[in-house]
Parts: sequence; C-alpha cells; structure tokens
Amino acid sequence: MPGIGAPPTSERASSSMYKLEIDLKRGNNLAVRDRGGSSDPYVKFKLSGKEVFRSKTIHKNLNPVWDEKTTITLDCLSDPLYVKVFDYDFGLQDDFMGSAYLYMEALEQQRCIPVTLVLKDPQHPDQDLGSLDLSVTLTPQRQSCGGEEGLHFHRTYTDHHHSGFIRVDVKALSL
Ligand SMILES: [Ca+2]
Repeated sequence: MPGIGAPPTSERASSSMYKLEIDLKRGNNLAVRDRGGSSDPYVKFKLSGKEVFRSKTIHKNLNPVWDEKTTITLDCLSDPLYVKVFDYDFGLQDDFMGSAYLYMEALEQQRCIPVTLVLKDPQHPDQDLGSLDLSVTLTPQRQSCGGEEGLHFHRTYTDHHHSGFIRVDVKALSL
C-alpha cells in the first residue's frame, strides 16, 4: 500500500524548523589538566545526546582561539545545546574541562548574538573553569521556499516591466 513506511528524504528534511549557526571563537582561562600546567582543549557540541560538532584540538593553551563555524539544524527549540570541553591526552582518556548549556528558547532570532558560556563541572560546582566565547544566529526555516522566490520574481517582474526591462527577466527565468 503506497504511503506506508519511511517518509521520502525530502519530507524528512523539511521537518527541520530552525537553523543554528555557531561561531566558536575562543576559550578564556580554561582549566589546567596536564602536568606541565596547561591543557590541550577541544570542544564538543551535543544535541539530544548526539554529538553534532567537534572542534580542532589546540595544544598547550588555556586561552585557545578556534574561530570555527558550524551550522546545526533543529527540529525544535526545547532541547538545549550541550557544550563540553575536554583536554586531549595522547593514549589516555581525555579529561573533562567543564560544560555549559545553550538554551535556544531564550535566544533572539535572526540576529547574530554574542554568547559567553561559563564552564562548570557539575560534580564540583565551585570550581572556576573559565568560559567560552561564541556567537550564534538562530533562523527559522520556511517549510517551502517556493512561495518566497515566486513573490520575489513577481516584484522584479513588475519593477522591470515598468522600466522596460521585461525581456531580460524572461530570459533569465528560462536559464
Ligand atoms: Ca593533555
């Protein structure tokens, strides 16, 4: 019977309702986890328990500059982004350097917002583990982009029609 089973890919893709662009800028006064008095920090972003981004490792630096960008699609705004920092250790389990949550519901939308996340170890909430600087842009996604394009064309068509450039538009449309 048609219609039973997994939905087609296009249908699933259109269920992503928001786009979250993140610019991971830098860390400030991160925790020491290595014997030499430094750490090799990297950052993980997790959403609903799933890793969605992992930054580069910056060796021996407690004030690392990443300047890495990523874009994540979100189905809803109720799940916060879980941000975790680790110290890379060759051949050993990486050490935890603190975590923070980014709450999406509180974010102003369609604007690039600077965010400072204060890192905490839930097991030792008194410890100062430094902070991360990011900027985030949360944009609602349209279910269908056809309508908007049509409207844009209509506007262009009308403007150009009045100024006598209608033939250029018709040519561009057929490309
Ligand atoms: Ca290390």
